[in-house]
Amino acid sequence: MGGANDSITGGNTTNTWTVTGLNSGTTTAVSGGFINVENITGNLGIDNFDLSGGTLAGSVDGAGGSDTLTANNVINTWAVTSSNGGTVTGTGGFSNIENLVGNASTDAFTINGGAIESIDGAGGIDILTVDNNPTNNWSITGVNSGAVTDVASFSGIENLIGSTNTDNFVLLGTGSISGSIDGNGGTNSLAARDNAINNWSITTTDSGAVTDVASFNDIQNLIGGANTDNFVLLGTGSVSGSIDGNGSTNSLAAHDNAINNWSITTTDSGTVNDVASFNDIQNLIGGINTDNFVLSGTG
Ligand SMILES: [Ca+2]
Ligand SMILES: [Ca+2]
Ligand SMILES: [Ca+2]
Ligand SMILES: [Ca+2]
Repeated sequence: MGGANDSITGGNTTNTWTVTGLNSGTTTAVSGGFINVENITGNLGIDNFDLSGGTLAGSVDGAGGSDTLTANNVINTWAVTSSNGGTVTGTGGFSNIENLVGNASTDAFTINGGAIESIDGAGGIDILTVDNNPTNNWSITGVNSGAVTDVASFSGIENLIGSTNTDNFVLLGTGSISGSIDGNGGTNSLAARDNAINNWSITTTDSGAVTDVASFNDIQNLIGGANTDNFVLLGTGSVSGSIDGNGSTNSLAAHDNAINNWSITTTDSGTVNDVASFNDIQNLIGGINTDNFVLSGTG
């Protein structure tokens, strides 16, 4: 072997491939390992491809079965551009790989025209951007983990970035995000957990924090859980869409640094400075400055 574009294809068993040098490494498919092989291809069984200090000039193809590619312990850039296919730092590309696993450094995954079964950021501070759909529905069901349109499951992802279109983020079960949720353009929503008292701090335009989410930004519509939600406007906080208390007994505290003009137009609903609309808010809390409350309609 040694031409410019050599390949190995594994047998129809569970194969482990470890890439330890440039186009070289070891595999259960070939005793003695391989050198000067640019392309490695699995077969119908499970193939586990592990970049362990090495790189491939060509591609990794999992072929059939449920296959896994683990990247090097460096800052990795991943792009999923087809069904279970795409590119990652250290290879010329991958195909038929259902499971992507990062390493202890930052892994930045972008879904752009493709879809994937699972993504694991592993250690470090990792990022998942999903940008190719009219609407992305994100379910955050565990610590830094969940699912989103085109990604059947993700884990170990501290930062979620939506598309320039609509992104709907929903916290379920024990869902939490230790980094940030970024709506990234379009009209986006964030729904907090039903099984917690949620304390929302809105600190800049469409941005802030809530129980179980360290920070969010570019979220126009804030949706409470079934339990108590307390919304507080701080600093330059504002909401360009709506605040929905969504059940139970909820509160909204207006700015301390402004004269607040409240308009209550239907039951527990209306508007106030820096909030385009609110509903299902039972307790309205003025700031330390003047607050003017006006009831109209069925308010
Ligand atoms: Ca395979
Ligand atoms: Ca990582
Ligand atoms: Ca968006
Ligand atoms: Ca609520």
